[in-house]
Amino acid sequence: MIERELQAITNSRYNKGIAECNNKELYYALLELTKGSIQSNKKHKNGRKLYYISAEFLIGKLLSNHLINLGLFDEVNKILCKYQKKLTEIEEVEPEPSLGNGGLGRLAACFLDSIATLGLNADGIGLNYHFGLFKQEFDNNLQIETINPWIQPVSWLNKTNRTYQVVFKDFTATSILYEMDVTGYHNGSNKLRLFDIQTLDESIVKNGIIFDKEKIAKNLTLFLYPDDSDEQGLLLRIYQQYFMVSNAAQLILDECREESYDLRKLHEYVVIQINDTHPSLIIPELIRLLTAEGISIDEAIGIVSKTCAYTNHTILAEALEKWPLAYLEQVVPHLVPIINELDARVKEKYEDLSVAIIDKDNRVHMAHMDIHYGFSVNGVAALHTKILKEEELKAFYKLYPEKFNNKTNGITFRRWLLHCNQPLAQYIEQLIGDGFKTDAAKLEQLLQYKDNKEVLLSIERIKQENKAVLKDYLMETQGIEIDVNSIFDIQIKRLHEYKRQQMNALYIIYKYLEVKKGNLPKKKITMIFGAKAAPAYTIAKDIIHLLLCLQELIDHDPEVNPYLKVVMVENYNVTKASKLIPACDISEQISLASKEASGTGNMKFMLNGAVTLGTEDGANVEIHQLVQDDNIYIFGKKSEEVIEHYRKADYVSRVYYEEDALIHELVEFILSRDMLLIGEKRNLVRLYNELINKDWFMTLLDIKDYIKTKDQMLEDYMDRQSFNRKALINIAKAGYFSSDRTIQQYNEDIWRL
Ligand code: C3B
Repeated sequence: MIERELQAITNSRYNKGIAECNNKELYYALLELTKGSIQSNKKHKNGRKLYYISAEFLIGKLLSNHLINLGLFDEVNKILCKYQKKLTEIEEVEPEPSLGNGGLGRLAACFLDSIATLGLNADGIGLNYHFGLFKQEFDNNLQIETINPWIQPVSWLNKTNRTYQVVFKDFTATSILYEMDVTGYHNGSNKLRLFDIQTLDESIVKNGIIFDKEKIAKNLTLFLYPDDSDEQGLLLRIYQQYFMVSNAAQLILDECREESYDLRKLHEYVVIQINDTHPSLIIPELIRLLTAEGISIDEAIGIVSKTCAYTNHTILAEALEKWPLAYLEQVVPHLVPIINELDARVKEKYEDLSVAIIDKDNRVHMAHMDIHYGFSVNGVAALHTKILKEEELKAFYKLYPEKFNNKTNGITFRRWLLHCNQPLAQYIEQLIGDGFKTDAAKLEQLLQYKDNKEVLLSIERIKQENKAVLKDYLMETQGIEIDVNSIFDIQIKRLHEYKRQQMNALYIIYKYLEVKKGNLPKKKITMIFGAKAAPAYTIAKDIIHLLLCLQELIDHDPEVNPYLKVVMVENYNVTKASKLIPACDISEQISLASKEASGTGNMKFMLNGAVTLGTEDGANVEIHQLVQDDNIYIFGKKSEEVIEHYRKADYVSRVYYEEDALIHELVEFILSRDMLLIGEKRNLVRLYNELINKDWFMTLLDIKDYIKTKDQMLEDYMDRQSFNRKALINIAKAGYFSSDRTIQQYNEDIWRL
C-alpha cells in the first residue's frame, strides 16, 4: 500500500521507480508521502486551546520523526531496504531547521511532540528565521560564524494566506504566516505557526553574519538572537519580540472570533504559555487589543492575567531581560502607556520596590510583568523552583505563593530513544515488550535484569555498535578518527562559563601532564565536545579556542595520543546530538551548582545508558535521587554553599591558584610554550586572566573534586559488568524524564485543556 503510494509519487515527480531514484529524490518523495499521511491523520480538536509562544523551536530533522509518529517508520524502512536504499542516508539530504539555540528551544520541540501525542488542543507560535542560529566553522582553532540557510522551495513549511499588520513607531510591517505540522505518536497532529515578514531581504547579509541592523523591514526574521552587544542590536531584538507577540495576539483573538467566543471570557477558551521572557510583551499587547475592542482597561488587565502563564528557565541575571523604557518608546510607543499603567498598579499596591516592573533606572523587567500579570510561574526542575522561591524571586513568592509551581523538564522518547538509538529500543522491546513506548514508567521493568550478565553484555554491545556508527560519522563529516575501544566522555551543550567546559579543559591538561609523567590511564579516553559560543561572548570563544588548541596539541604528540584524544565537533546541533548520545559512556553535567536551571541533555544521556558525572545542579539532583549514589558520580560544592559565596562575595579564585600546586600547574599550562606555539596569545592570555582574576563560575573551587571523581569513574569503568549495571539502572529510571509526564503535569496544574 505505502509502497504503491511511494512508487506513484516517484513516477509522477521524476518519471522513475523507487529503485532508480537517488537519495535526494527519495527524500522529496517521502516528504510528499508523509505530508499526505499527516493530512489524513488530522483529528478535530476542541476545548480550551493552548498557545505555546517561544522565540525558539529546536525541532531537528522531521522525516523520521513524522514516520515514527505516524506509525510508518518500520514499513518505509522495509520498502527502502527492498530497493537497497537506506533511510539514514536519505535523511542526510534533509537540512536541519535552524530555529533554535539550546535547551530552551529543544524543550519547546519536545513539548510540542508530547502535546500532540497526548491529543491536547495546542499550537506553537514563533518566528520563521531564514538563517536562524549561525553555522559554526573552525578556522585556525577559532570559531567562525556563517549563515545557516535551511529553507528550501519544497519543505515541511506550508505557506498560509494569513497575514497581519504589525505597527512599529517608524513603519508598519506586513507579516505572513507559515505552518509546520506537529505529529503526535499514533495520535493526530497540531501546528507550529511561524511568522515571517514579507519584505525580508536575505541578500543584505555579507561577510559571515554581518548585516545592517537598522534595516528592520529587511532583516527582521533573518537571525535568531542577532548580536545585541550594541544599541542597534538591542533594538532589533525588541522589534523581533514585538513582531512575534503582536502577530500571536492578533492570531489568537482572530481564532476566538472565528469561533464566536466572547473575548471577555478569553481565559475560558485560551491559555498562553510564555516561554522565558522573550514573548512577555504579549501581555501589554493583548491588553491593548482588548481595550481597542471597547473593553475597559481594568477588565482587559483582569482577562489577560487569567490567560497568561510564565515559565522561568534561568536565574542568570544576563538572561533575565530588562528593556530600557526609552528603547520601547523608540520601537513600540503605543505599549508604553500600558506598561506604565501596569507598573503604577504594582507600585500602588506594594511598597517593596524590588517587585516593580519599571526600576529606578527606567528599565522594564519582563519577568516581573509576567509574574504580576500571569496566573502561574513555574521553574523547570525541583532545585531551580526552590531557588526561585527562596532566593531569586523570593519577594514575589511572598506576594503570590499560589502562582508558583515546579514542572521538571522532560524529553520526548520518540526522538531520543526510538529514533536515535534503534538497536537499544529494539532490545528493550525484546526484554519488556513495547509498553514503554507509550508509558515511559514501564522502563522500570528493566530492573529485573540488573544482575543478568547476558543482558548487561548486550547493553555493552549495543553501545559498542553505536560507537562504531559515530566513528564513521566523524570520519565522514570532519575527517576525525576515533578509537571505538576507548571510553567516550562527552560534553555537548551551549558554551557558557557556568556550564564550565573550561573545567573539563583543565582536566584534559591534567591527564596530558599525567601521561607525560608516565601515569598512564588503563584505557584510552576520548573526550568529545560540541558547543557553539554566542558571537559576542568573548570568553566563551576563548574556551573553544583552548579546546581546539588542546585537540591539536594532543593529536600531534605521539607520547600522549595513544591514551587521550580530544574532539571538538563542528556545528553541534540536534542531528549531531542524536549520533553522539547513544555512543556515550560518561555524560558531563558539570555546571556550577544553582546555575543550570534543569538541563535536558543529562536526561537524554541517561536514557541511552550513559552514566552522569555531575554536580548537584538542575535535574541532576532528581537523577541522583532516582538512580541513587551507586549509579551516578556527584562532585563539587552544593548550591547552598555556592549561593553563600555569592552573598558574601568571598570567593577569590587567585587564592586557589596560588595555594594549590596542582591547580597552579594546570592553569599555567594555558600559557605554556607548547600552547603559545599552537594558539593565539591574545585569546589564551585573556582566558588565563579570567580564571585567575575573576572565575565568576568558580571553576577552581570544584576542579580538584572533579578530577578525583572523574578518575574514580574511569577506574570503575574497567569493571565492565558493574559499569554496565549502572548503565542499565540509568535507562530503567529514565522514565520519569519523559516529556509526556511533564506535559501531563502542565495540563493538570496550569492549562486545564
Ligand atoms: C535553558 C536552561 O539553561 C537549561 O538549564 C534548561 O534545561 C532549558 O533552558 C530548558 O528549560 N535555557 C536556555 O536554553 N535559554 C535561555 N534563555 C534560558 C534557559
